[in-house]
Amino acid sequence: TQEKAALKERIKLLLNEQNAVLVAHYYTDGDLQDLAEETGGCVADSLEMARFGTEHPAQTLVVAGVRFMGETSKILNNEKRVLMPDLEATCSLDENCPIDLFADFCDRHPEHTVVVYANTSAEVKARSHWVVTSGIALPVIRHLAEKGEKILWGPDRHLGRYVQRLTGAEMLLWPGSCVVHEEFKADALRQLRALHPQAAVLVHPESPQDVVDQADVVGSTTALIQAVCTLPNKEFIVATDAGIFNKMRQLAPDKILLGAPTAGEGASCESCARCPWMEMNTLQKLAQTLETGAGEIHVAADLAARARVPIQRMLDFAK
Ligand code: CIZ
Ligand code: SF4
Repeated sequence: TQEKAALKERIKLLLNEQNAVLVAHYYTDGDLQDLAEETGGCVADSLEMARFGTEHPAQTLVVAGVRFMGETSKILNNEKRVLMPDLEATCSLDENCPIDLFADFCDRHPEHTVVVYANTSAEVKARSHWVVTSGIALPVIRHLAEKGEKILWGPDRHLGRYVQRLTGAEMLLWPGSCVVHEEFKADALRQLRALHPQAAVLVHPESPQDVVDQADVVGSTTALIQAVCTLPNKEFIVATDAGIFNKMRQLAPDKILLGAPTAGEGASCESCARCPWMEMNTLQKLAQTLETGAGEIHVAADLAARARVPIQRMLDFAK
């Protein structure tokens, strides 16, 4: 619409005026993702978002995603201003892994190497030895297991169990889960597959095990996007946040994408799997943030310094 186009133009001017760059997650609204690309920013998973922020010269990073992504950007770029369209955009994994309880858990198992998913607070990161994203969890845990280390993993139990099964690592799991991926239903997925026998099934490892077990490809958002581009299949059943369809359609417009069922009898629903916190990022709020400077992320310098260590370990490992 005209209104939307005007809003986008206003945001472009503001980004330019303020020497700011927009970094958007694959799960955000398609308009935000497109705008990030049109303005020289990036659309990415959380690992690539972090890396992009450190490499881009802009003085202000505008992070369209959820709170932990803004915090990670700030931790890695303490001298830069980091803004978010909505500071209330959190994550069920982060929410359900409060630092006091998590620190207790770690204290009770001092002989374990603490590995946490990026979807955690700065405090939880600071208490850990490694931070990983879904794209790099497997090689990091394999590396640690080969050295004979025992692992305390948090907070996503599904991803933890998946990695444990593949590596045979000795792992203690924090009982967290993602509200979006937890909803995918194995029985309904089996029915949908029966209706679309040629479809490849793509699953994010935050999903329950009986859903992961039906996958042709299990991987991070980036890996699932690559699969749509490279596999010969015409049809795909996708078990992750539906925001990802924007990028998949852009790169592979001739493919047919079906959302994996979140409930009910074999129905595919394209907009059922949507993260309520990712959806809080809107063009309107983005414009406001740039105009008022509200939505700035602050992380105390000493906390940032401690949280940076395990994140940097991941970035160095990923090189
Ligand atoms: O579910 C999330 O929040 C994901 C997949 C984050 C990421 O690593 O990009
Ligand atoms: Fe957290 Fe799940 Fe939303 Fe990702 S999709 S931000 S893991 S609640």
